[in-house]
Amino acid sequence: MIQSWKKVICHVDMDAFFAAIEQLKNPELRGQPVIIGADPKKGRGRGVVSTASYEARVFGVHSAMPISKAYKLCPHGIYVKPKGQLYSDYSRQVMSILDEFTPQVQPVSIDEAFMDVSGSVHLFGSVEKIGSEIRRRIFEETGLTASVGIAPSKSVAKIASDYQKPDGMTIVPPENVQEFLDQLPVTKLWGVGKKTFANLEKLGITTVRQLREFPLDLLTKKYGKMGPHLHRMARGIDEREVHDRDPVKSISHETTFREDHTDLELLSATLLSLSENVSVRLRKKTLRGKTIQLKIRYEDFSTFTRHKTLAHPTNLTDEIFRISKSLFDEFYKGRPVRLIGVGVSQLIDENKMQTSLLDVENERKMTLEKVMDKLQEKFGKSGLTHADTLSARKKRKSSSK
Ligand code: TTP
Ligand code: MG
Repeated sequence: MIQSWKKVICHVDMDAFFAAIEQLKNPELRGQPVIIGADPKKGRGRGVVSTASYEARVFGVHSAMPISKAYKLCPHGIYVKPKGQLYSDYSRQVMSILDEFTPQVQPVSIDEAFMDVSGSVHLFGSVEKIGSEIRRRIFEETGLTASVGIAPSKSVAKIASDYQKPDGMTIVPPENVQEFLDQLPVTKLWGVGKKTFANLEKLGITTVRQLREFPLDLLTKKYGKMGPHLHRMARGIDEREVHDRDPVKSISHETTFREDHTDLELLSATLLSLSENVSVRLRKKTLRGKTIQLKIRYEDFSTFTRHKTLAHPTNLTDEIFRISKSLFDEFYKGRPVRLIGVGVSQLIDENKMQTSLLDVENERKMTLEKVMDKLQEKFGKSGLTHADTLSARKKRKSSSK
């Protein structure tokens, strides 16, 4: 039976993004196995693959693989160092094309975004037409191909965009969601990584259909909170909304180093200085935020974010630093860092906060920091600052740009 679409969610993911841009810019690379990443140094190079063209993937080369292994698999490949700025420019261009289809566009990485097109489908006539039009506009205006998935929920749309990659489109109408999911391996579901898969396999579950038929109470017994999540994912149930972009939804600051760094003292000092910058800006706007985010980019341009949400919103330097540092300590394993950033989101205006929610000790600190901000404005930065920030500044002077 045909069901009506309650929501129309579109997921757009560019094909072999960095490699495709290189092939676009340099016609000699077209049709060739192109590998973006660290210098392979004839197989002795360190670092990893950012991405590989589909021609190189035939040899087994893929993202995050050590570059030395890629060289073994594909010695005749064309190895190209990543050009971050160029890729960001293309990313912006793609996102602004998407913005013309709906105000609800949520970029989730440099080359992918969710769109809620429920309100704009009627302007194009059908779900198929809006999907084709998105792909056509991207190709005509950038010369790059994108794969598109359209479904009633985010998780199914994401699986669908990957289904006929590259240069493909998959539409999963509501009445086909279950049939579409059932035939897939469970590893396609959101949240099923290697570890969960190994556990599911022990129970004889390798396809989504088998997972769907497994009783919920047994799943919950085995996996705790993950049980109900798996149960929902196997049925395509995902109520998450597409968040549209709002530039004041977060305040962040980042530093790109002139050389890549692994020096823990320097990285930690930089985090402190970034935390100070962010907290001063929050205080100026009388804002506080609940979620602290750490961003790290490695030498191959792969970028990771980690975040933590606090019980109370803050704009205190030491609190923002403490959280971002703990996220860093948990995440960082010693790879050379190219960029590091700190951000605060889930912002609220402190004038609108209920006084009953305020913590007396924190309020005292916040008042003190505001006084410090005023004094700094009057007497300059070097007069008054966190002692640690000063040493951070000295260290960074020589290494950041
Ligand atoms: P992906 O969309 O995962 O990969 P892709 O666009 O190269 O290929 P496809 O979508 O067709 O499978 O990532 C987008 C870009 O992000 C990719 O071109 C390079 C970069 N990237 C890294 O630098 N390191 C990584 O580990 C990954 C997964 C991606
Ligand atoms: Mg991609």
